[in-house]
Amino acid sequence: TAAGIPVDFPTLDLRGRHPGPAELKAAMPRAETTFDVATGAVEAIIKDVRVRGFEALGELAARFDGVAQEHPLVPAGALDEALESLDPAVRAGLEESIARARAFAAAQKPADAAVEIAAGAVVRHKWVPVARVGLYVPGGLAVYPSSVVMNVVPAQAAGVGSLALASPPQKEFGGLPHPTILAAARLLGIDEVYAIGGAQAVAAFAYGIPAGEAGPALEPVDVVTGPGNVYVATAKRLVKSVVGIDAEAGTTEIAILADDSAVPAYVAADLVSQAEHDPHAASVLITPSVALADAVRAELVRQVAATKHTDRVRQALSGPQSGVILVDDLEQGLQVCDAYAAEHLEIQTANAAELAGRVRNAGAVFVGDYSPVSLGDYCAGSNHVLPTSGTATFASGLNVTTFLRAIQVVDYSREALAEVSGHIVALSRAEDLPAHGDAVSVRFSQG
Ligand code: HSO
Ligand code: ZN
Repeated sequence: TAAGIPVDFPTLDLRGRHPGPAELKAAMPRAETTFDVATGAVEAIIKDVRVRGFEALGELAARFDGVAQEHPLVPAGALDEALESLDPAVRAGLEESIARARAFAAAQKPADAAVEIAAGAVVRHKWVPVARVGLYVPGGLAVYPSSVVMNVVPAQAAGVGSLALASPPQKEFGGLPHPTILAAARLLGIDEVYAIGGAQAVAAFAYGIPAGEAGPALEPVDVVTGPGNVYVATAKRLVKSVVGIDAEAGTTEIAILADDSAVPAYVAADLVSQAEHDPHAASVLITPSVALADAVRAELVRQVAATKHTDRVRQALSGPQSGVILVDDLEQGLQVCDAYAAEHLEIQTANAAELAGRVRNAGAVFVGDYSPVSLGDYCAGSNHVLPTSGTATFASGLNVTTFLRAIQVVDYSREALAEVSGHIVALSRAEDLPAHGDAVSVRFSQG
């Protein structure tokens, strides 16, 4: 049967070519970015939720989710029940995932800084968590309790005092979100969970809903995080002048830099693992070894036939966003890695740690044969919410600082101000803002 499943894993041959950084970036296999079609519909939903609150949410739940709903707050008893009926093996996995993510997040908290610029002139850099965060968790096909862990843990480690979660109401679960999501929330100590879907959840978080006949208020949040479809992404973009948002998560991608020392079965398995997410997912192998590329291709044919989501995986591997990039050597391989700026970059080479240390652009780097992306997806301690589509050139994965702001505190004595007063007056005159200088002079010209 294995031979019956062709996998068209295209090749980009860069050997003997020496493209500059811009040309290299343009040559990278990437899906065309889908242009936005949802804005009009999402604008209407946001406006409706702002104006009519819970009444609008009830109508949207009926229209999109097919459930009758008066107030979206999930009763505490339902969270307890979901945790009690959670498969013990899944519970144990989530607990380990939470413990490891917490250990890593705790270490990410940046230290405050206080600098005495001159005698009596102190400037501080003080990190302060946002007060309240709203997390959206998609429903439908992709029920990812692991993503609940990844979004909640860094917010809690940052010291965010108030956390709310929203996920679509599911008809088959009596109008509540998927029980695994409820159980994960309960495990993480979140008791404020709403059955609200997509764009309307983002709107409710951003603007809040006052208390009314239907029930208690939904207080507005400061930051909205969490993945979602094009409607959720559009809603986040539309509310981002009001609240902070995490980066827009695109389709997942894995790049693997490998040489002759790599095990073809491992490389292929990792390419298949992320292709399993979505027919548009990207799986890219970067190697100077034609022998390895051929061996991985043969493994792909075998593994794609045997895997559960064969069609999805074959589509992802055959798309223009996936394939092999042949390079002259590992040096050019590293240049390609930086040009591609993968969400996940695995290094399966003889000197993996050394090469990993030289990577400049990647959401996360996975070093050696025993650090597959699946480990990072669930149980490494690292976060799996990472920058996609080349945005790793400027963006970071979700971490504690996503939920912190730095306040700069200025504390000068009279003498310290006097020392720079002449400079302030001169600069304020140069900018034709003399009142700025006067605000300093006035402190020294009296009695
Ligand atoms: N690889 C996905 C995250 C995920 N994998 C969730 C399994 N569940 C994006 O990093
Ligand atoms: Zn994954």
